[in-house]
Amino acid sequence: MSQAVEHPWDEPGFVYESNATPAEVADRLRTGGDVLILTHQKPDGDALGTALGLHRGLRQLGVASRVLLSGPIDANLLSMVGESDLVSRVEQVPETDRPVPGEPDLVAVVDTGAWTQLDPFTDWLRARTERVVGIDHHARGGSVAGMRVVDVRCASATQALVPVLDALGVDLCGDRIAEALFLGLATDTGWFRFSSAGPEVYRLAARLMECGADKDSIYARIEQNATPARFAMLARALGSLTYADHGAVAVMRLGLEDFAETGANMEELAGIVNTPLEIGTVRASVLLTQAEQGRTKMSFRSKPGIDGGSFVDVNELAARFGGGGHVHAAGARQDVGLDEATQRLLEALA
Ligand SMILES: [Mn+2]
Repeated sequence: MSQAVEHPWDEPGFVYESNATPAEVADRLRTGGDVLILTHQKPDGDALGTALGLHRGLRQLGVASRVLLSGPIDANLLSMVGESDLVSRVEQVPETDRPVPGEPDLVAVVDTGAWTQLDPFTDWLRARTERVVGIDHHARGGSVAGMRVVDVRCASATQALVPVLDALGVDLCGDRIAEALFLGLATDTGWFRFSSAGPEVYRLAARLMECGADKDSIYARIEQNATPARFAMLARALGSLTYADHGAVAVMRLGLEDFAETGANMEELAGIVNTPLEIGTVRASVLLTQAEQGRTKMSFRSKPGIDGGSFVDVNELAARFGGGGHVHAAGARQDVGLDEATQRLLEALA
């Protein structure tokens, strides 16, 4: 498949890369005054870990900061937020052009640089880009942060944050900073399994563990703390599994009755779409979810090509349904029911 599809956050002529050193970002943060820390909506372990790691590091230095999260977040992740952490949440997009209480002196945007991932703060941020610093490890992003460190060699944003914290002189062994950084490093590398987990990742993991990050405890809290409702949905999803494109694409479906009978919510389904990728012949997986009448969510995942071979570009597939994302992970929505959405998917795959 071609990779010519434009990402919705592409800005013509803009190059998303570092325009400052970690030391320069550190200097800005040190003298930042009141720092507001934002990350992408629906924060994952790396987003939360980076926000908490920066927040706790600044607190150690006596620099005021607070974290503001947007959209749903996994309850297990939220349990990583400590009582002394200043973390608040915006769950629904507010009907206001003032999504941020107060007026911070400096804004730090971590684990993303994409305008489209920063709702409901996008318009508010557009008026303040010169007062925004970015710390990220993604290859694509926009002009959100006037000053930014973007290190795509890093497996997690928490890894990209470490040189900034080191430049600040933060003691990673204090204030549960290592735990927050480990959370992002572990979850963004699939607990050190993904190809992004090279020697530097293991070196950093060792440093963080020596600083008190309790791997077993974090693993149990994040990965072994699912609800029975999630497993009921996993069973139903696997029970619905069919194959398209001669077995290369796995398709699973979850409908209104599945939600009603299990009591599960959307947040409890995270990662279920990945499960069929464990099948040798499957190259891409699609999960169709109808949680409300007349609206179906499509989640796409694909495997990297083996030995540099070809792979399914699910970003392109999602774009055919008005969605997007990355080549190996993307999503879309259709304002139709589950059966109609399935029909459209099978036609697109044919
Ligand atoms: Mn990340």
